[in-house]
Amino acid sequence: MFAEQGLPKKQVLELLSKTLNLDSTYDSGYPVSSMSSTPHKLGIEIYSDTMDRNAGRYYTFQGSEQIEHETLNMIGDLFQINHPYGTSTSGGTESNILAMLAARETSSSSIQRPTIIAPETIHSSVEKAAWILGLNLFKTKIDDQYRAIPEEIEQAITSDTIGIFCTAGTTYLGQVDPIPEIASIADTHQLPLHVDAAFGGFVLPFLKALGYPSPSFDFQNPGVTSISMDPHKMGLAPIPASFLLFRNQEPLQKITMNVPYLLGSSANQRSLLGTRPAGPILATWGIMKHLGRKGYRNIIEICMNNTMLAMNRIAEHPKLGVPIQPIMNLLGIQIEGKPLQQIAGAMEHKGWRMALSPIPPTIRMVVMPHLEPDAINAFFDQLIQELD
Ligand code: 0PR
Repeated sequence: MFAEQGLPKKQVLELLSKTLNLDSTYDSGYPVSSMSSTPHKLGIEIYSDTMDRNAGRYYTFQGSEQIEHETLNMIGDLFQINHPYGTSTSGGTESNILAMLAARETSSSSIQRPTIIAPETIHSSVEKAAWILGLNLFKTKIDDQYRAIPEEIEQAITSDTIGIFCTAGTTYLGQVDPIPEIASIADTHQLPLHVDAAFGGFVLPFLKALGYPSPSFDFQNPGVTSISMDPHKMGLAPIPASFLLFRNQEPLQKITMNVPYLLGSSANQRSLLGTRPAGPILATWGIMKHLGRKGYRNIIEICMNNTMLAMNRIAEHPKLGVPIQPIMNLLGIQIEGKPLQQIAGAMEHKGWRMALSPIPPTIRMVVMPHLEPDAINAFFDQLIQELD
């Protein structure tokens, strides 16, 4: 009911806070599968101060446009490209939809049944993209490490193929597909290759200096056409912040819609959304400037140490296991003897919030900065109780 008479501010805030008690907050440590975390303080400050800025109207907000451009270039630098083309978006889903739109728009219009090829482990938003864009999605088999098999992808290519999608940091296990091999196939067949680095984009570039293996995934591979990455995941930016980067200008032009009644750069609409917040983009810029590579590396080092703590807890218990050694701060927990749904249900009653990955069946643990050692230990203590 929308009442005639308004309530005092205090009462409204009390009502709100009562209902929001149902939310699981990051500082409780309960959301163990979330890919977002409490944003960096500076990001919160910048977003709060710039809530009125509209990234869909850059003719009015020209400073915001400049900051978006600088952010795109910083991310390009991280992904080893000097002059990236691209746009900010609302998240990994929108970035994948736009990357697929670019594949469709740069392909020949005479193709009968335009098809995207992707390994089985591709994120559900790629299926959503194919659905929305009226394209066919052909999924290929994966290897025993849950990575795409390049030969399977090559064999799946037909005259209907318009692009290949793969992942650097899969949703289920944080695995990285063999991008150099797939990029070389894409190059040979003159097909666009999109790398979904929504999660891995802010992790992989920092792993090598920390002494972890860091599989190649970026524009150093000539066959990589586009990469998406989400600052609102490991970039610690407020939601919604994602970027889609292209190596060349053409695909970006192909997804740009001209809206002549709007002036200046407002007339070039590149994202799916019209009016959208510039605040998270400005916050991303601020956090990247403030932390520098060193700051992110330190955060990832802590997350990786905490991932190893989780691995130790798993190794200690005979009914727990992992399908692969974690590549990044994301792991799948296998459980012997009890259905995962039953365990997740019981833990949910105690406050924990988690996701169950299907390939292979695991509880997904994303060791975001809010998953500190106390929360990890409390989670495993509870999990072990549920096993008996
Ligand atoms: N790509 C990868 C590899 C992802 O893990 C995610 C997020 C996305 C793209 C989509 O990102 P946005 O949520 O920013 O659009 N994966 C999360 C997950 O699967 C969140 C999620 C879940 C997003 C379901 C969309 C969805 O339909 O848990």
